[in-house]
Amino acid sequence: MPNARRGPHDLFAWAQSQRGRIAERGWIAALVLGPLAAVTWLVSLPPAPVAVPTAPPVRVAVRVTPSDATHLALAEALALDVWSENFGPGSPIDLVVHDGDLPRLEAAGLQPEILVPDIDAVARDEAARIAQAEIHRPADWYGEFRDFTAITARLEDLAARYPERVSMSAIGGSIEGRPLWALRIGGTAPDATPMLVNGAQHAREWIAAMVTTCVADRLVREYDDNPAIRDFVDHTELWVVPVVNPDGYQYSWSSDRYWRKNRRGGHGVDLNRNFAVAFGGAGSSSAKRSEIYRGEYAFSEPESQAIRDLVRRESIALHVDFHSYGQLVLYPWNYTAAPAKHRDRFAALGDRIASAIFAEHGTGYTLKAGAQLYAAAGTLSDWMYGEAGATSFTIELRPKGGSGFVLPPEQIRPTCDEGLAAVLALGSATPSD
Ligand code: 0X9
Ligand code: ZN
Repeated sequence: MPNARRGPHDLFAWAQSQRGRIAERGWIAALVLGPLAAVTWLVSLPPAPVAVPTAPPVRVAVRVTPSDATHLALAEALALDVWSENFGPGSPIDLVVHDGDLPRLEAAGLQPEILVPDIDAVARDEAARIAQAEIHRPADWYGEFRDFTAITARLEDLAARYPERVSMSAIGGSIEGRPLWALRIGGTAPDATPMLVNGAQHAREWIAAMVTTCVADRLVREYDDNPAIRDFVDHTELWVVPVVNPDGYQYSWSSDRYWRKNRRGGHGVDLNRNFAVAFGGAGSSSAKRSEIYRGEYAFSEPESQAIRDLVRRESIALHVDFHSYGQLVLYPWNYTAAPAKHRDRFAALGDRIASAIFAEHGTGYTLKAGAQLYAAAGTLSDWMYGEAGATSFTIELRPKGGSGFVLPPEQIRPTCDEGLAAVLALGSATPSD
């Protein structure tokens, strides 16, 4: 156990002993000197010890493998947040807990493996590194993570430089009035397939915003030199929405690195529970403070409405929703363990996607139906498939576990290679595949 963990407990013990000594003094004075003296004592008493320094508890990310429902219930009760895709007895889950609760997990036999000893320290280190990068600008734009303003500028620059290949428009606006930017790329062939690629429904999944921006960037810039890209761009009418949740994204930069939802009412709505297929079902919550709060009704949020309207208007047929983390290629259904009607096609295409990803850097992405991991009702991907009739995948990018949502910036480029490979592989699918 790291030494740093002892700090808060020592301080707490010290504060308790101080309170005890003050109380003792009061009783002796009252008994020995009588009521008058006691009143005098009370008046002369120094102010209550309000300024006792107590450090906040440390938040730790751990991986545990609950073997039964009792273990799972304990893990759930102690979890401040659930980070991982898995959630069920027998499979490993990543949780955030207070350091003071680690002994309870240990005593119950859950053997917590520490993934991140102090998630807030990691976020502070990341912020300090990014502040440095602002000063000594890295030569490569993808050498560091970028906020919504910087991503917007990058998209504008791309659209201005290559007007024959890409156009930029807002497909809607967020609750706080930020534009939901979309790039429309290529699609010159009359039979071009309409495809949507989006990222950052979840604010803290920064790599998804970087990868979607990077995929758009590379498709446009490498068009002349790369035949596979040229073929894809000519035969696909591609819509890229890098940041579906700009308010949450910006909030994760300014205030809370681990913020997930949009900013509705300060509590937020999980956009990936706000879509109309199986809205309200398992793996979504009606509690506003829950990380999987689904909202008042399907499409209650302007961000999910904007995606819905784009998909309908453009008759989107192919779709990738980028998230992090876990290195997974997921296909519908997400809300039910029942197999999708097109399960075999999804599995075959998903296999091609995972192979194309692996061919880039030898990184393994696991293929599954979403609900094989846990049920999630009201997802974008289920709506794309169930209502819009699209072939839709959710891809959980790097890492596999470890650092969670805070990824070293050196991993942006290779993760972009993997995202691009996935998009090209899906684009090469024919209706008979
Ligand atoms: O829970 C989600 O919305 C997605 N995972 S994330 O960790 N990025 O939040 C995945 C949804 C689909 N997956 C499952 N049905 N398990
Ligand atoms: Zn996500």
